[in-house]
Amino acid sequence: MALDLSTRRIPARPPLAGTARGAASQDALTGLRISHVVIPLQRALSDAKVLTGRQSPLTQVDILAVEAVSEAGHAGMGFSYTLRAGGTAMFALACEIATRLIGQDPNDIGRLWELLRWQVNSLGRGGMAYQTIAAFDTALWDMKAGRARLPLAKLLGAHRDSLRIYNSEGQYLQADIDEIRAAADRSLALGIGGIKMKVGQPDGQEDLRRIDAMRSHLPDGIALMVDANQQWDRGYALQFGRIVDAMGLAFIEEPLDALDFAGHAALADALATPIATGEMLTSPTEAIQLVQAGGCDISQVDALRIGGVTPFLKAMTMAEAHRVAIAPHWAMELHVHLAAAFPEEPWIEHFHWLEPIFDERLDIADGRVAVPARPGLGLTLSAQARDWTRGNWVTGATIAG
Ligand code: SMN
Ligand code: MG
Repeated sequence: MALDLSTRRIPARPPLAGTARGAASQDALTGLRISHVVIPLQRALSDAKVLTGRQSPLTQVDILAVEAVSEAGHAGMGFSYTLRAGGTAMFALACEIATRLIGQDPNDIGRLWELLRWQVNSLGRGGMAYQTIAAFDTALWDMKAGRARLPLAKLLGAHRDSLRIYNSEGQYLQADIDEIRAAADRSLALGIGGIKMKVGQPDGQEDLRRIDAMRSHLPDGIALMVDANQQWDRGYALQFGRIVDAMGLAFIEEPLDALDFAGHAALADALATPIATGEMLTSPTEAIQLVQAGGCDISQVDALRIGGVTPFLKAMTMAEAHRVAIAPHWAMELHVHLAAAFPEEPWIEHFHWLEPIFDERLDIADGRVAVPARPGLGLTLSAQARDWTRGNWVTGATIAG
């Protein structure tokens, strides 16, 4: 039977977040440069995923950098990354979607994040799609904070001007006990206040020997954490956790598969040592599900993996609501700003890997890293970053530098 459309009426739906410019729109994006930068690591690194035969040693980090300029003369620089695979694909994807941002008000970051996510909808709501969006999103936040002449932490509303920092870089599994102790000494000499060791190798007794050797080497008051990079099963993790539970470790990281929220929750209940996980999550939805499941005491969600600052702020709110602490994974140059805006005292993870691609350095002393006083992220791509650039692509106005 045909519908009688004179009696059957349905109202028009309210407009979706539009692109129309009103009086409040004061600026427009005029140009974007996308770059694929490959940072070589000084030595190949092995975590437990390599010792269990699942991955090859890590030799490089692929960076996706986005530089943006606006009609009113503002500039922003953001970045994202991938390890082992996907750098070229992220660059290609970024070039495909960038032009949609030209003419948009860079201040409307929430709306632009949605605009970008609909461009990549067919790729799914997470994964590489969101890691690519993260580079645009961080550039927009850098521009917004730069426009306000505030460090990003201050724009967000910081709870502190410095944060606890620990080092992860020197304690990978290819290094023997003498090497990891020497690396820890170098970190402590820099003013770093904690050391995270890789564990999860097939010989668990060797993991215990290394932890014991490190704990007896470190001064009291220096935190020690361990990271199994998802290589245990539930039973083994519980056994291991029970053995080290009285050592006062600051946390046990990624004991289980990254998506085993229930398993992590059971460990968090059973052990006195805090359970940290979340670095491998690639969407705000997963980040929220993790804390809703009680799957960690400390969320290590990485802003660059879940889509940038915009979703990270939502994940932080959910962590706070579930009384979960945060220790964001990697990218200390960005996370120092974001974690400063979290109420409970976070940990920042120290790596030197990104240092060569920026002109600036973070100030570290007495176990803490200072929130940079420079506006925005406070980062400039270095001449070295330009040298390591494998490809770049511009849409709209040319960008100087
Ligand atoms: C890690 C893995 C990959 C890149 C950097 C760091 C590691 C960590 O799991 O948590 O430090
Ligand atoms: Mg880790």
